Amino acid sequence: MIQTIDLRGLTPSRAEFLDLVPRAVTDVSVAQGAAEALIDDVRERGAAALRAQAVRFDGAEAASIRVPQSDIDDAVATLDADVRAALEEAIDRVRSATAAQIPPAQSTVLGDGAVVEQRWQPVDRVGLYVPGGKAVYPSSVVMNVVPAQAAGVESIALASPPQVEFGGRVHPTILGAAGLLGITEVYAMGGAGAIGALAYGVSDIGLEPVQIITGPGNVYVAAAKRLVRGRTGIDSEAGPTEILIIADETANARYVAADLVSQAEHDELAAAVLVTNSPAFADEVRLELEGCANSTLHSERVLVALRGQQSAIVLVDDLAAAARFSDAYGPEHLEIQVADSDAVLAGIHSAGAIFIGAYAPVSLGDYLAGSNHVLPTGGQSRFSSGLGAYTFLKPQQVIRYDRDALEAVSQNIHALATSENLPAHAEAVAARFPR
Ligand code: HSO
Ligand code: ZN
Repeated sequence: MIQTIDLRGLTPSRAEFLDLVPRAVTDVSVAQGAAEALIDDVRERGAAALRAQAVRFDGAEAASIRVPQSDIDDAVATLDADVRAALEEAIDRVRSATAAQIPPAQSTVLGDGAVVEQRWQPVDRVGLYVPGGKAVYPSSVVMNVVPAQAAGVESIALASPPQVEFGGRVHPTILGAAGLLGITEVYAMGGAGAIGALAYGVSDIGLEPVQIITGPGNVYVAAAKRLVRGRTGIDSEAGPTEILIIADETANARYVAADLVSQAEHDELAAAVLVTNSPAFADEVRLELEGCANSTLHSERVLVALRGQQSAIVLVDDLAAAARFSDAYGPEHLEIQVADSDAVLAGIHSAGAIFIGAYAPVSLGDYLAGSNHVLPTGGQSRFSSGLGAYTFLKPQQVIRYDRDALEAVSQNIHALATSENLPAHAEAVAARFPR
């Protein structure tokens, strides 16, 4: 059902750790050529290209690429009551937790009359992509929109593919979630073409280019984001989801198995990894997995994910080794279910989000914890974070020096400018202090 990797008695280096649990390989570069052609098509033909691409890839005649406000309002009005209540609770919690991510402006005094300020400016306009294929996630609308709004982004455009079963309209629950968040600019467009449209704009439908594009998507969307990067900011590239659980013999095997299965449910390529110092606990989890993986609705997908090379039960000597393994891996989601979780947490440097204890499963974070569920996959947690208000904020320095403060450093400027053979730099200062 799931492979076992026994690292007991071994002290692998970081690189060796990585070889021991190979990840599922998704190669974005194979989609690059196709994505580029689709973006070019949108740049040349605008809305006509988007319509043609909708027919070709979504099998849908887009009812209207710019979604009329009445459709958004209708979607809100017809949202299932329980789903609406849950979305509202999620929005509240994510809003509260996200507000804490906005750094205060700082002012540093470097001498009399010499001040450098640091302030945080939101980008003006962002584009959020919400996929519409086998996975329709209204929760992701919340996770993308709330941080942008919290950062103070003034203009937000949302793109999601037209759906055949809804007459070429965006999925109603996606529209409903957008409506609850006060989003008014929604486009029925998907795939690489939609990313191109957001990055370059489409004048014939009044779509203005955006400065940052966030949101997951298939390999063509990922390739397109890579192509427009530089012109447009992007979030980290979304790959298949991952859960790594560090557990000891005090953990509940049923909970651990259920959590592994919950993320395996997303994708055949999803990674589910348990790292434990207890072989007896590993056996218990294996047994529980048999039960829950076979009985769940998406059993087929789950079993493929659990049997894949990307999933494993890893046996280690102790919890310190478990933390080292996790850190080498840099999981998107890390659960710590051990007697002394703070001791393990202290050894963790890289993880997208960390869930502590028996009552903080990843499913909580996916929907209702208040944390964000757009998190770095594929080891990107080693150098990046999940989506947050900071994703949409630019730190900016403001420099204030008065005459005396400038004069106090004028000799130093002269020396450095001379050493760089840039005398006009020195003169720009000297001009202010005529002899
Ligand atoms: N676990 C996914 C997010 C998600 N789960 C959306 C359910 N819906 C990636 O973090
Ligand atoms: Zn999930």
